[in-house]
Amino acid sequence: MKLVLALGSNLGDRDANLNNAIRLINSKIGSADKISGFYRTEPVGFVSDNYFLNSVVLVNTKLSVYQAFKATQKIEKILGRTTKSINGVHFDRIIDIDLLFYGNKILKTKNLTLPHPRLHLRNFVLDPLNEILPNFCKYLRMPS
Ligand code: PH2
Ligand code: MG
Ligand code: MG
Repeated sequence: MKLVLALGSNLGDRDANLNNAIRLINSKIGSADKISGFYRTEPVGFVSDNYFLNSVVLVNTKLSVYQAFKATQKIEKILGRTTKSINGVHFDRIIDIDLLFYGNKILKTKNLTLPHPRLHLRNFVLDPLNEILPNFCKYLRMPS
């Protein structure tokens, strides 16, 4: 199944954090077939002095959606993430891995909503998504 993940880091060696996440995604979830560039972005929705690097990755996975979700949470932990966003309140983080799409699946549970409910509001997601999947992204945003 095609799984699209959004990666973000705004603490420590951000470039290394994203590369380590991609390495673990390759070994635990499936082959990362497309990887966007790393985009330097300002924090959105919370105040912090620490800029982000953001990326979007297309993964070919044999895992179920829930296995894939658990694997992303585990990778965050391996890389040293301590804080989680609570009710839309965000904190600086070594790594954040969010599921944007799992094929065409539509899902709403306590911990996971697909497609990601805020992806259309976030240029730090839309820009890298547009880089690797331009046709797919086209209708999510206004033409410039
Ligand atoms: N993630 C958030 C909230 N704000 N801002 C940027 N620039 N990049 C992110 O990855 C990000 C954010 C919630 O996870
Ligand atoms: Mg997030
Ligand atoms: Mg997250």
